[in-house]
Amino acid sequence: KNQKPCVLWFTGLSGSGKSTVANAVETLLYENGNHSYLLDGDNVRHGLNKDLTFNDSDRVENIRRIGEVAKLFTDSGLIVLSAFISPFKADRQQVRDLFEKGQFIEVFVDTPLEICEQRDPKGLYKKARSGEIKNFTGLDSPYEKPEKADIHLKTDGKTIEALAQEVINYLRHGAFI
Ligand code: GGZ
Repeated sequence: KNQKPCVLWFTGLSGSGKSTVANAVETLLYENGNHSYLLDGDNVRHGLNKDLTFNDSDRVENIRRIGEVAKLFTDSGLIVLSAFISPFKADRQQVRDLFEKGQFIEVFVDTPLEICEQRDPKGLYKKARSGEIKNFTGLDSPYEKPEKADIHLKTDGKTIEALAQEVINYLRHGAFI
């Protein structure tokens, strides 16, 4: 199956839906016969990067390593999906610079902080508000929004399926799949 390797770099707050949408995109890619790999907290923060915390310099190193892994996987021909907060613009730019023009696709999962906090699927916002967790993104640690994401997903009121389809449409128009 012909495909043009690329990286779909999902960025957004905790609870914004990055992993959920990335998983849905991966399913659609699989059904289309494409070969992909999803990097997320489950397979990276608990393995390769388990020595890293959530302070600023460790987040920088987290993203740097994930960028390098994404580069290796695209070199092997895969469509890579990466789902990390990646809060700093400069780090996302540094990863973009590893790739050929157009090959790094920044996907902004734009869910307002208030909604992420309402959802609070793991109770982390609650813990951060009570001071049990420090340096929580969006509260006492910054999130630098992308200004010109390649794909801007305004998630409010949309289904996971529709959001995943927006990503698939982008890949089709760019002849990646
Ligand atoms: C933000 C944190 C924190 C702090 C633990 N700040 O919703 P989740 O649980 O599943 O996703 C969050 C995940 C963020 O890890 P990343 O590797 O994506 O972050 S970064 O790109 O900034 O390096 C959240 C959980 O880890 N988590 N502590 N302090 N999110």
